Amino acid sequence: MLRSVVRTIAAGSVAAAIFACGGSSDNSTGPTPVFTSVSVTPAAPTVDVSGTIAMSAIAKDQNGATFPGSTGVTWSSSDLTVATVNATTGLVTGVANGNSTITASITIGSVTHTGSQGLAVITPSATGDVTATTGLAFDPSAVTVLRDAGTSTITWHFQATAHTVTWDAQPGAVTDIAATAGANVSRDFTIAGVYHYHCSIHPNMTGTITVQ
Ligand SMILES: [Cu+2]
Repeated sequence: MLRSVVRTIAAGSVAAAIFACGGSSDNSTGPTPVFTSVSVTPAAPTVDVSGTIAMSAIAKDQNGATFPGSTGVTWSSSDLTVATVNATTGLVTGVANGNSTITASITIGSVTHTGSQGLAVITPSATGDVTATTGLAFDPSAVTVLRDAGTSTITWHFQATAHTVTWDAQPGAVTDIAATAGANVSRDFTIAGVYHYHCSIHPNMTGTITVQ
């Protein structure tokens, strides 16, 4: 008898809670979405000196879904000597080599949240280096080079574990590097574009070369 009374009270509390959430009679929709965070993309962006990259920001609720009602984003850069950003469009311009935090602020009603990404500004050189490590990685996994007199050169430094450089997609005709350990091997790039490769021995080892 006592148990039955408790159940009745509990059911009443649930009904009251649903009503408080906006009076919806549909109890399958869960809690009312609340503006919780700001998501900024792309992640870990890089931009060349004098180059630009478009950033975007979206208001999110507590479940990671887009929260409606944003009327605009206010952008800022933590180091204006490294990168500037258009305060309303999110277009970032590289100023000098270094790192800056790009922050987006969104206000909906009386609530403001911010999100950010760490931006790297680089000056590509004509040559680049990649270490193929004993830890089974190409480090760095992404390299950007700027052709000088039509050519860029990347040198892979193979540590003690054998790896290959096997092209997946490339705009040029650069030949693969067969399994190599304890040596350095270079390849020239004469055609601009993004070159994707992996190690055929360790397929999780991947890298990209961007040739400008
Ligand atoms: Cu490998």
